[in-house]
Amino acid sequence: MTNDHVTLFHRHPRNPILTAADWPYPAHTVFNPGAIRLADGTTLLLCRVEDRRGHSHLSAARSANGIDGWVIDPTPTFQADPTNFPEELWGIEDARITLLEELGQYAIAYTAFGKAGPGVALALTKDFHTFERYGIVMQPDDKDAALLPRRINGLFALLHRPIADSGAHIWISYSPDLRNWGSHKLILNARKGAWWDANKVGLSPPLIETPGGWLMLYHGVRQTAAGGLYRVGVALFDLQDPEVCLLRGDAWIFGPEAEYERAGDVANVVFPCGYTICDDGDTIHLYYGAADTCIAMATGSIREIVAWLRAEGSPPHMATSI
Ligand code: BMA
Repeated sequence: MTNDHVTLFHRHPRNPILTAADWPYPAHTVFNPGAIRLADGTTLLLCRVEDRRGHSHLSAARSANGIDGWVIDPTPTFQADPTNFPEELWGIEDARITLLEELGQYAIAYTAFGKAGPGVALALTKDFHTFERYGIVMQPDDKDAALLPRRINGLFALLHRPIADSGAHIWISYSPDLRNWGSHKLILNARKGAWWDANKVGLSPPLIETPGGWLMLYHGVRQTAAGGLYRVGVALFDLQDPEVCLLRGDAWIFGPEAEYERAGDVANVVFPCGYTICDDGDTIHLYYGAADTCIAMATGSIREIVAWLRAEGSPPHMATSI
């Protein structure tokens, strides 16, 4: 008998590609980067940098090939501003970046961590040097948010993960102006019992637009006696109506295996917050935090992931129940 599960993401041999040792100023750990390919092809990672207070800020690292030769901002790129935004008292974390062509700006959805708990905040930027804060858009406890790149039925759409009594599930909400949000709807739930994603699910990077639907990579958490296991699964949503989940994979497709994912500040965590897509329109570079300690990259094929989902996934009513 062979243990022949399909490998959809291939770790880069030079992983981890960025660690705190690469940082131009004191940092404890660097992880969970948002990612985007700029107009000139440069890969920009907006990395979560945790200092020795335990507070995080975001810093940009740029590279021509997205693998090495990183140029890291010499000082923090985007820091908490607790005087004006008290919800950022304990730092800002886990950026997800979306290019909003309509506004000609990048939208950054990030976790603002303050006394009320983690909430979803939004900022817009043209250049990753100056930022316009929109403040908190989803009240605590809520995180793992990203915007869709274009309006759906005339409205901006935000995926996010509130925690409620019913559990930690993925929701979608809509807004005419990025400030006022409503029409909230649960779109992907944590499964129960023995499932790998039984205890929490949350969006990982922003959705990927494919001809067959919005491809979602999400993290699922299973609580064990040794702590949480963070793995990545996949689901597909209707292009016109992203509330409709078409398919959901039963098995996870990427989980902690390498030593740098198995050991660190928080063991057994792979946590992607961003990707870039290469010129072929298919090859994806998935950037992820490993064990809440360093940054790694894995390469996959969007077509292969969708094909796997079509072969192995189930319509959600069969696989899930709240
Ligand atoms: C989640 C987030 C991530 C973190 C992960 C594992 O809840 O806070 O930032 O990587 O836990 O600790």
